[in-house]
Amino acid sequence: MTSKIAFITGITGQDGAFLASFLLDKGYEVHGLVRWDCVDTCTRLEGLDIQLYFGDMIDANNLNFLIKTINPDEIYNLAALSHVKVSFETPSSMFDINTKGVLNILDSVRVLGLERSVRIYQASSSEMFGVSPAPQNEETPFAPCSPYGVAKLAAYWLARTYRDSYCLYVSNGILFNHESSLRGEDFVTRKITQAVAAIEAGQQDMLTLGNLDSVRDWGHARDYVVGMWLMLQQDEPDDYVLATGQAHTVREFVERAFAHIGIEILWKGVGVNEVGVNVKTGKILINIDSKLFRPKDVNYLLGDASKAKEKLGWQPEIYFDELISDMVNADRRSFLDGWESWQKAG
Ligand code: NAP
Ligand code: F7E
Repeated sequence: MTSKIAFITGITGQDGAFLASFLLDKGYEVHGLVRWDCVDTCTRLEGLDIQLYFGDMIDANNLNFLIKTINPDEIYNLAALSHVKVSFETPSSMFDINTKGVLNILDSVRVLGLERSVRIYQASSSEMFGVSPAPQNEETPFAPCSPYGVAKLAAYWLARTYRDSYCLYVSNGILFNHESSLRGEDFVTRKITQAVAAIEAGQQDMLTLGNLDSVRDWGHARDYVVGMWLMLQQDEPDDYVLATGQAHTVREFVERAFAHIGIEILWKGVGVNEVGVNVKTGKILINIDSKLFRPKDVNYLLGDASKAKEKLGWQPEIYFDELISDMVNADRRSFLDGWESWQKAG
């Protein structure tokens, strides 16, 4: 057990919630930054022995005050506007949060003279690789093609610049997509697993998607927060890719998720006219809406996490099929719970 203090920004998000539990189990004193209106996402932290503070990544004074007050051993900077498509719609505020917010943290640590005592994890992203050919690792040239990717890349370079210029201990985790039952409902995996559960429960007719042929390397968030922690336990700061090394299309994710509830999907048509049909009943379950496509998508992400395996001893335990079962089952359970409490109330 440790007596270390951790400060997590983005603690109400998917990774923040997993990381907080993981660090508490290790004996950490955990502090977290939350926005004042975090009503829904804050409920997932109920029952955890953590201290929460109101703040915002764009409020440098507030971050400076919190870092000074908490005096953490480790800062996990997970806060971000993390939805790539939304970053095309609100690029300016996204840049304030995802890039300037990171600078606010790095510079607070520097100005407070904590370079020697604080270790920082920066949540970088495989989206920074953009159109660079797969498989991608720490040596792959970055070629982002979304405002989100560009903002994360600027933050990545700020972290490296502060490391090289001021000897700050800051490590970039270049994480490929990782999911769970806590994944936001607007990300494609959770949108699919929720729809599968809702369709099974008779509460939804159809699932509407965008680019089905996009390829992602999907892992489980539970595994990835372990990698974040391992990065900060090394003698020297460095940058690491975390990924499963397996690539699947969105289309395959849909097929496996429906197969989990015994439905086989047959695809018919092309482009925006394509539909996914229930083989047994002939009913259309999936259709395409052009509004869900991005101005430019990253088409093929596949990570090579050899460095993390060799230097951190990290490798994932959960792969594609188990990830999908875990997510579909969790969404089925919440429909069942909802149905049972509705029956009790009635
Ligand atoms: P997430 O579920 O979207 O969580 C984002 C968190 O950031 C939430 O707690 C959110 O708070 C907080 N936040 C947003 N804007 C903020 C602001 N202005 N001030 C303070 N907090 C703010 O994201 P995630 O999936 O856990 O990802 C964690 C980090 O890893 C993010 O930086 C993401 O970009 C990065 N990343 C994620 C993946 C992935 O596949 N999950 C892959 C690579 C990198 P509210 O609850 O108030 O909205
Ligand atoms: O999209 C396609 C979409 O939004 C995955 C974030 O955590 O990982 C995540 O970003 C793919 C894309 O994740 C829908 O076009 C099709 O090709 O689930 P997503 P993402 O964009 O890969 C990276 C590593 C991060 O860092 C980000 O923070 O699925 N797709 N139809 C769709 N995507 C969504 N969201 N919704 C659809 O209906």
